[in-house]
Amino acid sequence: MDRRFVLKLTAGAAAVAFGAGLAFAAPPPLEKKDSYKVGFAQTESNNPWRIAETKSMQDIAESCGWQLVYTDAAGSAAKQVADVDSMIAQGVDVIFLPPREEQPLLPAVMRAKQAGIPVFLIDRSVDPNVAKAGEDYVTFIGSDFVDQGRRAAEWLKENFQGDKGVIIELEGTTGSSPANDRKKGFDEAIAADDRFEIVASQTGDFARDKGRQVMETLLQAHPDVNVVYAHNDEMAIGAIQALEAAGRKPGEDVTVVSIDGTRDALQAIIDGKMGVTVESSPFFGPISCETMKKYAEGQTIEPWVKVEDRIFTKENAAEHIDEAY
Ligand code: GYE
Repeated sequence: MDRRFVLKLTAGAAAVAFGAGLAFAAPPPLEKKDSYKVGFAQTESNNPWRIAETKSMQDIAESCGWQLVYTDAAGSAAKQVADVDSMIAQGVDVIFLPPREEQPLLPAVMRAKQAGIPVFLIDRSVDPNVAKAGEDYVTFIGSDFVDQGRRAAEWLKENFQGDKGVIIELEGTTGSSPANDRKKGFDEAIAADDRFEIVASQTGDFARDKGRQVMETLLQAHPDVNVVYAHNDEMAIGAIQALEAAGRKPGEDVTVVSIDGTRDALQAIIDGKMGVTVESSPFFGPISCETMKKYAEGQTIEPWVKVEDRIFTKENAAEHIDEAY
């Protein structure tokens, strides 16, 4: 059957569904064509992970036929909502969105759907109890954050040398899906082992400087800390700086475990200051292009296109540092 006819039919069926007061179950379809106006609403650009992600999207743009409409919310969920609204007003064909936080971006996702624009969530997700993949947006392309937290905990359990692990946890951006899920995965795995206790858990907003400041304060309250779990490498590096400034020896008297796999983290592992970083790949360009093309061809897209992550330790950090960002 002619593709355009199918699209018209789908739109017609939707109109009937709306008329009858039924919910519009599927996300808007995407026409197959050579060139697309593609919105990419980045959350912020204050760390190497974000910069690598943006570059990956820009690098794929030409070969995937994207005319990229790029915005940077500069760390504000409200700005990110406004950025998505402006993409809707400009009539982009598709929106790729890493929602900074799980709740505030929900209305913007719904408005894009109402405007007939398919949304692909990349790297972070929205509240799964409110918006559904395969209905309100096409899919979530990204890592299993609960598993990343669990793997960081498992590494710690296997490699920690002392009798009693006193843990400070530095959380990511409050209300973001990686912060929520990395906490859940780690905390649950740690609760099952009575050698360990999490004595403090506070947000460092996924930022190096904030991680350093929070660590400075928490160190004064908990001088007996000997483990730091940071939800990302930037905060782990900040924590290492705070520990060193206080005369501690990360890697010797404090075990640092983290997530991402940035160049600085791999260097810290090589230097013996960090124990492990569980990978969280920022290279979303190729997989975003591939998933969008499949969707335009009418193929079924899974609600979660899972990104598989590796683990970096002193065994393999040197081998991978050249490909790091
Ligand atoms: O770990 C962090 C970034 O959303 C998976 O956000 C991403 C996280 C990543 O700021 O470095």
